[in-house]
Amino acid sequence: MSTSKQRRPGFDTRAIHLGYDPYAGHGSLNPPVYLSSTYAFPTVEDGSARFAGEQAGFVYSRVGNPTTALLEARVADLEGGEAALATASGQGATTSLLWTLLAPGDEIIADKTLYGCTFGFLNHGLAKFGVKVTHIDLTDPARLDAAIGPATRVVFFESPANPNMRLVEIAAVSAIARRHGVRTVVDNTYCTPYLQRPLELGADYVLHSATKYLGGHGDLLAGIIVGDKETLDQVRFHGLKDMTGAVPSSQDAFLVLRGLKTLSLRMDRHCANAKAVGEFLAAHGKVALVHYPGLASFPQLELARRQMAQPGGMIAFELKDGIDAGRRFMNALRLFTRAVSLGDAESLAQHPASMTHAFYTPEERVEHLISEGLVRLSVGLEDVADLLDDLEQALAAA
Ligand code: 4LM
Repeated sequence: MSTSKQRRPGFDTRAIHLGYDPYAGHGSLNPPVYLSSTYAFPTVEDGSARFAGEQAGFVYSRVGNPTTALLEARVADLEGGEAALATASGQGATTSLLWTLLAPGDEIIADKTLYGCTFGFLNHGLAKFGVKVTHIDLTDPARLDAAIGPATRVVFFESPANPNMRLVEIAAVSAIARRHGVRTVVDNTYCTPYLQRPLELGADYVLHSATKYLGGHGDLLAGIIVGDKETLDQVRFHGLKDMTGAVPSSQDAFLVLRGLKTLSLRMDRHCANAKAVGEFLAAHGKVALVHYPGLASFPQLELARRQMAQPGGMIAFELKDGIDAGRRFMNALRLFTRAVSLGDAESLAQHPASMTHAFYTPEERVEHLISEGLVRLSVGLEDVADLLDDLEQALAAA
């Protein structure tokens, strides 16, 4: 990738070109998909040297694949990190990283609200193996200072949090953690590096479910972790290779690379559509409250403006008549698809308490600020007038 002027190419140029020369090899415009589990060693000595990390070159696709390596290089660059490691899913990213960073006797401090399976992994996975899991409300960063103890190793959060859209101030939390020698992990799935770059704000690691906006088309599962090379090598050669085996296929890595080419265009449209949907819902008589970082009523609007380039494509809201009305609303939708996941071209609607966050007990949902009445929308790329028409008729039926 070269541009005529001596300045760093822009976000989109890097998302489309970084790390691949179409004039090399056969002149293929797109990078090849390397469908190989294993790699030939010219000699036994070369193979041994590659295993020992003394010679560059691929060994086995559980450790690295050229297509996946290109995806890692691009996302590392877009997030402003030194290195990246692609995984088979967002869950694979979370588990591979945390199994590597934590040992029995260590403590992880996590925000109150997390994606249901992340909550499950922490409290029913890590906790089972002797890691202490502490949840605190990180929307007030000052709480962290008092909560960090001698065993604390990692602070983990999402911002915005899935599903209730609470924001955590990345710079403030990361600075406190750093002062105590504790590492900060941010799940940046909801934002993508186009809207928010946690490493630039002081976080140590960023991870994504690439299944969502990075892939963008609901046709793959993948994840990715970004951070310093030394730690990510440990995650690659231990957390991923030996512990989780959560390795992405090269075909899925290719599809994420394809998704990245249109990431900014899609995010701009997701944000514009979501803003219109948020404003429509906030003005509707049957709606009790709307959680969207682009609304004047959003309690953390100032932080949203400071931390996120745009408010994103996710919305959570509650109807005045509660979840029974919410169910009638969701069942009446014609254009929004009733489905979990997010970040696809198609607009999606789901009920967190009985779907993505059903892993929490009802008592835990109260404790973790996940209301039973919440309806979650992933606002897609359709014509916004059609989305508003659909919401209007579904609210009428609610
Ligand atoms: C969902 N989410 O919310 P994989 N981090 C965040 C997520 O939202 C998810 C993952 C990690 C949903 C899936 C059904 C913030 C997933 C896990 O699904 O393992 O790629 O990502 O609807």
